[in-house]
Amino acid sequence: MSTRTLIRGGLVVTAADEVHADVLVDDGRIAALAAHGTTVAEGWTADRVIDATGKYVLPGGVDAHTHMELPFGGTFASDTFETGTRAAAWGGTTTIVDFAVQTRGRALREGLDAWYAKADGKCAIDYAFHMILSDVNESSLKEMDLLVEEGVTSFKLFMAYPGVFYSDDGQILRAMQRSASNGGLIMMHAENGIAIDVLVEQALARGETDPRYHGEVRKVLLEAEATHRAIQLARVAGAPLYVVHVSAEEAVAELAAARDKGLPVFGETCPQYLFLSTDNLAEPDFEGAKYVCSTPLRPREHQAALWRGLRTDDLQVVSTDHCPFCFTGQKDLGRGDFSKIPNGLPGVENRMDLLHQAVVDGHISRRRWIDIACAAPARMFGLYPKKGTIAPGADADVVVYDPHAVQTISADTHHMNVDYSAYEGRTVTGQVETVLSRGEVVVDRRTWTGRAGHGLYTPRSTCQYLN
Ligand code: DUC
Ligand code: ZN
Ligand code: ZN
Repeated sequence: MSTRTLIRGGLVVTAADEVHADVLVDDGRIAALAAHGTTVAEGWTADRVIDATGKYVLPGGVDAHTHMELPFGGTFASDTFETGTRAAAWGGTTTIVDFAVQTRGRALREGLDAWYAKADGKCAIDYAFHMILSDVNESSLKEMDLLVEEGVTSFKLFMAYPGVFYSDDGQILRAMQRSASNGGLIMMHAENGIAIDVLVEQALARGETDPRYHGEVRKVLLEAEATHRAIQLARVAGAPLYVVHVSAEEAVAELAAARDKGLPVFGETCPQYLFLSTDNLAEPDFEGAKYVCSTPLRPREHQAALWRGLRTDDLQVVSTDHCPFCFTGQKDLGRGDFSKIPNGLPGVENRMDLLHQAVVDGHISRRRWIDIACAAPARMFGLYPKKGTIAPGADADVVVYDPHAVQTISADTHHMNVDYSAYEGRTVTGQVETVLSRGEVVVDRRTWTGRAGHGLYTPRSTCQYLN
């Protein structure tokens, strides 16, 4: 028997509209919206009523870039699909798109099946996959077509990490040509990894081993150069391009120039680049290791360009690149050699709140918040309007958000399986109160009511900005 839930009295905010409306949820989907006070006249009945008076009613967040259990640098990202998706839900995110990984010399199929198995029956919220291509060859190129058919419609390539994930320009061009014909979207890690590895070696030889040197060798110019090169390769291939974790002003300028030419080029940034900086990487006593990720944190002057890019739509999406490693036992693999610090930051639980703080601070509007965190990632990766909005027929992934609650972010209270918070002690205004995933309440007035296995694998269509 289906459960009907009425979410009453709130301000419904989507990327397109803000309306004072009651929301009726039936059988896991949004059934209807009606002006406050009209639902009785409309004859709406419900098994459960959620009072959202004075609150926002938002589509659940879509985090299009997470790495649960990613093997990296001799260890594994510390959140499993179970802990990571639970933490996501606590933070108002109801869909993640994680990255399945192809092992070098092995088939895409094998990697994808391994990720299906890791996530199966574990997730608290819905999930989908991108595929990391670590070995572009005739056989993996053919497999790309099958994956697109199957609902894995985006492929991450790396211009960084030689010997691990790296693809050369010829491999990148071939993968882009393939995506131009099969409808897939290439996601690019744009950093010149060959040049970076030279600078890493030289820095270590000079005795520069602290975490802050991670930021110094991974130069802005090497992000900008790779971004430019990726755009030109995509133009040659006639393929669309999505650049992940953009951190440098000069890289945003490359994206803006491409978009001004009308090219199908898209960009993502992450909360860590908007709220943190090289000041964090320079924290003493190896604390800077907590902030080692790639692309790296930049001097704080870059933040203004990222916010501007989000306002002008030169950047479309904010994802987390959630890839947590504990400070004790994982990050400290790189004591005495910054290049051995596992790369990645936790953040899947913090994204919606940090971006709401950006609304409070005047960087973005309320509707833009929902666009970059919910609607645009859903459209970019073929999940809209099932995900990313509140409209009749959409999945009832809904967040009741208290815009006035004040909270202090801390590892003591977060739900991610990691022993530190990148935002420790930061006070933000706004907090998730209640979360529904396909109509099921998973967070009820800040009490956990979800369960591992509720979340379903969600195949995706192709990028919806292209047709
Ligand atoms: N960057 C990170 O910080 N972690 C995982 C992979 C990546 O590209
Ligand atoms: Zn990357
Ligand atoms: Zn990543």
